[in-house]
Amino acid sequence: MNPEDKDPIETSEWLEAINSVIEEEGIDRASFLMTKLAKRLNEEGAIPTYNLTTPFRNSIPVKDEAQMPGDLFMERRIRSLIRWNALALVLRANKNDDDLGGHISTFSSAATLYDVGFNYFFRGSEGQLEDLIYYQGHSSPGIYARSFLEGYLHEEDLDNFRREVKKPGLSSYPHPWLMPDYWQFPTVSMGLGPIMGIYQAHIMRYMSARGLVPRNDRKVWVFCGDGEMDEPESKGAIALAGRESLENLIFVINCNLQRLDGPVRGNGKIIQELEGSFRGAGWNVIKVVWGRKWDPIMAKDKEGKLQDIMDAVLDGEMQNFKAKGGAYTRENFFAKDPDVLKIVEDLTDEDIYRLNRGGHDPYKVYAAYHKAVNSSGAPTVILALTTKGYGVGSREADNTTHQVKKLSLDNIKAFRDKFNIPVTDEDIEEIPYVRPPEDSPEMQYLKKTRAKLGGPIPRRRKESKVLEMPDDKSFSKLYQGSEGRNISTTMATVRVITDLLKDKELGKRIVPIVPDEARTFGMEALFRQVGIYSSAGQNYEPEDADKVMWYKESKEGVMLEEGITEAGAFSAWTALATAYTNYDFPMIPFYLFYSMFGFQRIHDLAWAAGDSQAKGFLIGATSGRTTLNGEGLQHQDGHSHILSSTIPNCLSYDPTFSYEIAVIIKDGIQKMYVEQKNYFYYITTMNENYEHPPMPEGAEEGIIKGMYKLLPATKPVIRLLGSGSILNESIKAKELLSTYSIESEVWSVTSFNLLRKDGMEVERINQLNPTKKEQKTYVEECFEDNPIPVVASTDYMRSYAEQIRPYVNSDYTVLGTDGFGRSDSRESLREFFEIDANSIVRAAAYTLHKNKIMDKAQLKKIYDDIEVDPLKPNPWEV
Ligand SMILES: Cc1ncc(C[n+]2csc(CCOP(=O)(O)OP(=O)(O)O)c2C)c(N)n1
Ligand SMILES: [Mg+2]
Repeated sequence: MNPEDKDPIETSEWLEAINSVIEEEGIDRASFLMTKLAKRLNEEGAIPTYNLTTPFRNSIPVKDEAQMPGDLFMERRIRSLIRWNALALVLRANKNDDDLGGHISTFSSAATLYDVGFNYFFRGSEGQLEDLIYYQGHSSPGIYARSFLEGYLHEEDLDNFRREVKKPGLSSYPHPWLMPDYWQFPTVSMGLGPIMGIYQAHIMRYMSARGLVPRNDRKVWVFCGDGEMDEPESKGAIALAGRESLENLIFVINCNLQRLDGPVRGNGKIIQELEGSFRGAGWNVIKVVWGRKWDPIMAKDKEGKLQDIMDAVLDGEMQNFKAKGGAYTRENFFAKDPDVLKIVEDLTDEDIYRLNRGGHDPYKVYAAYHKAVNSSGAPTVILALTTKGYGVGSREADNTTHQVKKLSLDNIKAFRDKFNIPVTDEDIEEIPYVRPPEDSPEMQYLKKTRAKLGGPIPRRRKESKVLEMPDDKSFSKLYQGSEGRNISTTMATVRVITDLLKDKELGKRIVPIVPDEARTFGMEALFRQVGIYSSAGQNYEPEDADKVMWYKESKEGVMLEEGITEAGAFSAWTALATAYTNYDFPMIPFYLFYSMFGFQRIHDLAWAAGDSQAKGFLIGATSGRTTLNGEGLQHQDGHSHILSSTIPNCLSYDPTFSYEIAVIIKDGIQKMYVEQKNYFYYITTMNENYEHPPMPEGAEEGIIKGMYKLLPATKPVIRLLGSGSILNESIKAKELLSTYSIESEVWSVTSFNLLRKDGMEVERINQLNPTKKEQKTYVEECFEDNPIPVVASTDYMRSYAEQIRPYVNSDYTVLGTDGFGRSDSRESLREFFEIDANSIVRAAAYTLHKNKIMDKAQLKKIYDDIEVDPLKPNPWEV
């Protein structure tokens, strides 16, 4: 008896009453009555009145299950071969001493979840846009094994699992960078698949709402682990999916109850916990707990006693039931209630062990997928109970099974026997791949199922449509400078974006994205001009309806105002930045964000965008440790260029003038969308207002390469390099120095990162070709006519400008903003970090003296004039 039930007779009367409503008037009426009752209870203060979770059982009653139409036995044979080949490829990769690793237990728990998808649901790319599938990273061996059986990968490929250096092999995990015609999405960093998948589904709706791609029943499938759901990114955006009614999104969570070290929720129930979270976020939740062998047993549980045990059983115990077998389960599960024990009295221990979990039963999985793809109005999550290491003998459900990559011969034989793999005892030590002949019924069946769904997957479109360059007017306006007005580079950038949005051909592809900072960046005019995308449109009158720049939400809105979620906004950017491959429709997204909350906040997503070969623009606005002045330590960025430089295909720039921005964006569009290079751009912009000069003649090439001479001198003795707003300090320093008759050149360095890349490249070519004519780095080319000392100053840590030291063949001094930022005026901050004009003069005088170009007397005079304090505290220590 349930100890909480004080009056079982009364309870059964209530249950009878609701049963008769269900039978006579249907489930909707019964639900209505329950809602009314819950409301009544709520008036009395009961919280919660209606559980977010349902009992621990399958969500779809047996009578409502859609029937799987195919040949169960044939599919099982094929699936067994996939399982075997997945196992073989990992074991073979680990037969030598290279210790390449790989995972067996993840896919073995997920095989049926994938197989049913491949056989009945996942759409291929022939003649249609394929489904977008985020595979669980560690299940890659199983996906390769299927491609092998389908004939798209060969034994040699499988034997090159995790070997990608010398010959094309199979990447450890899904990496589009390494297998660009195969994997669509990088997923192996836990949590990125779920958040990227949600925003992918959101962007799919955005694209169709704007009429760029047709709205149809294309799906986004996200496969992830139950342990992975602990990542903040995994659950962090589920409310968006619910709010936006993303019915095109299906999550399949492989609940094998284990993560790497042990149980996910030993003391709880992860499926129930996730059910509550997702239902609360507005998702359809389909639990696939028990396989069909349980159905007759459940049917005998008239009094709900078995259900009570199931509801109470802990995941830690559930793991034991699979690890320790049928007798153990009888004693420790069914025997919790003598009546329940009776229900299974006719079953042998082996029968009990074989009571299958829902995620291993193709019928149950089919019914769940069928319901998911046919439901509307909300995203669906399928919570499938599985066993980690399913079928791997004594390693099944053991706490260390995640890292199994070698198996004992006994376990390999157990696996072979369980899945009826035609490999003899003589051959088994070789762990041979098994692929039936092309004309075998298995191969024919496999080919037919995929042909019906539109061909093989995974597949990634490598080629992209070539775009035409936009009207040059969008850029050339900025070549004239600001004509006496003080403006910021952020304003200049917004101007380019606004102009590009109006371009006849390209305009529709331009997408401004912000995480709630449009007003900070002066972009509010875009609210009304192009509208903010909302799938609901605007069902209220905005507060500022009478203003010119009112807050306009619209179903066809162009701008993405994603709210305060850098991870979300970045994921939306990534989806658009890969639309060229995933939608066969190149988009040009501009994501504008506080530069401090860019890479530092979401670097792993940016790394994944690199892997995905994203194309688009990232604008790190309000950048610079001393340029964003009033916000203080957490806001003032002096290192985003260091962070961006770690991503191999990210090209970054720190421009000063509007014409530089115009040239960089124009070149970016040319390189990414016309020349089809797989780059993306990071450009920092500032909120400091100053006058912008017209573009010096012939500056374009240098702007793109990373530096050009801005202010020449007749007989320079020193070169001043500057970037971002600190270039203006170099210009001031030049004037100051000239008062001492010291002539200097000023160079605008748009990208120390690109100068370093060029340097590395040239250095390497020379080293590889010692007998050929030595090539010069771009920095050497620029400075070779006159090797005078150089002083570089930026609003970034010294290591940013340090990068070109090997290519500067003269004395090189670097100033920068090492240390924590703080709030004060720009002037004080620049003095504090020693990057103001006076500090540049100090560095210049010192290096000139050291190089015997300036005598001690002049050095002393300059130091006195600019009041150098030898005891000034070190900025990175205070
Ligand atoms: C961000 C991140 N942290 C840690 C890891 C290392 N890691 C790989 S798999 C794994 C456990 C995964 O457990 P689960 O999500 O339950 O997947 P399962 O293998 O059980 O299906 C961990 C911690 C990772 N890949 N990414
Ligand atoms: Mg798990």
